[in-house]
Amino acid sequence: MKTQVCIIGAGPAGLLLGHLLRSEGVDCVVLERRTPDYVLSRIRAGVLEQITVSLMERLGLDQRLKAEGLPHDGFNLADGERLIRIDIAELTGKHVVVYGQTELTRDLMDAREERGLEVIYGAEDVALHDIEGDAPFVTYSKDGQQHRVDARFLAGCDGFHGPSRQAVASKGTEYEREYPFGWLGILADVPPCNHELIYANHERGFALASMRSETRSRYYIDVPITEKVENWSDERVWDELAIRLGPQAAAHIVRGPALEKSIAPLRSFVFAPMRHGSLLLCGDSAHIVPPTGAKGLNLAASDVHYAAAALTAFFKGGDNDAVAGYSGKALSRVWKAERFSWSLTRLMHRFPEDGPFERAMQVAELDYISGSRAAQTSIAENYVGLPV
Ligand code: RFL
Ligand code: PHB
Repeated sequence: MKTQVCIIGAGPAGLLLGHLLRSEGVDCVVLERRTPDYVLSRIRAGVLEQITVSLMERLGLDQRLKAEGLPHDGFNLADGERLIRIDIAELTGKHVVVYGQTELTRDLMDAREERGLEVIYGAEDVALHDIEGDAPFVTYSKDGQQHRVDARFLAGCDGFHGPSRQAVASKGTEYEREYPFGWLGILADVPPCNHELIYANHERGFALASMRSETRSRYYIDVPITEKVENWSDERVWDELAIRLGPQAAAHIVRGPALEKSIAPLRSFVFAPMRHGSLLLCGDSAHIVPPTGAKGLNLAASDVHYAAAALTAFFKGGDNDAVAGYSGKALSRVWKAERFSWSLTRLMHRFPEDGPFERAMQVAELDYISGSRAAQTSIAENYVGLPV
């Protein structure tokens, strides 16, 4: 098979990029290792920034997002008895939208046929070849048969564990920080305990009250990275949430059976540069943020925005320099989101190595935030998403 761009991975980054390229008349094909059902079963992000919403709008695939997404004008930081509301609408004039990654992915998947986007699911043993030159190709196997895709560019949208970054691992620099805890998440068909998100720093650990809709809640608590999900019955999770979120929120928690329950490790990671020869890395394949800032999916969207613009300029405008500029533009936004996610993680979690001094620093920072419009504005503009 011959195409202009071969995209590896059909998560949100790969599907968004595929649709954006097709909308500009650029040829592409997407290779995905898993089945469509498996991709849709991954429960992940829930908060969309304006950049992500506007890409769906530009594609004309935002009908359901508009109808079912919940615009949020603010969120809350809790510390003991104190609740600090960050009024993002008032401070920035913008808002975020609560809409599940699963739903966004479903909308992109449903539009494949109508938009002529070819996605090959069940592609095994994907390998990248001749990345440094201008005639790269990808090989994969499916149903016992070997296949080859020749392209002018490859887009690595295959997440943190995919083969794209591995193929150029020796050519870039990895920046990494692992955290000593993971987030145990629970999804349940019960109304949320609060109409806005609450991030809580409690002496027993972190908790987050989030949602997918008026009738579906998503909660998280942090647990040691060594913890096993089997040790956490639904009741134990609900009990712990009620303690950590505080009595006011606890009074409104409605318990229900878990539709999904899993532990995700927390990590900060950047691989730079994000382009090597004819390969552009987008989304989790190039960087990971701890979920505290709700940035991962939104960063994937902003990478794709830059990548689509560069590839379109190359194929339609004959602009050879556009692709060379991709990594610098993407990384400038990535590093700022890394900083924000790291600092909010630091502020809202109890690290095992922390002593009284580190705790006093958290209290002082939360005190400062609660009394300073400037500090709240800084948090709000990062949370709602820095300009693209
Ligand atoms: P994905 O979603 O991992 O998709 C990569 C795709 O590549 C496929 N793949 C392969 N395909 C072919 N061959 C191979 N060898 C392959 N290896 C892998 C995979 O099957 C998959 O389909 O990466 P992408 O597209 O870059 O999207 C990134 C986002 O998924 C991620 O950043 C977010 O989910 C992070 N995240 C959040 N982001 C937000 O913006 N807001 C949030 O509120 C938020 N909450 C979260 C999160 C992530 C979480 N977890 C579990 C990591 C909450 C959690 C708990
Ligand atoms: C979620 O709803 O899954 C969610 C919301 C906010 C975050 C992380 C995850 O910061």
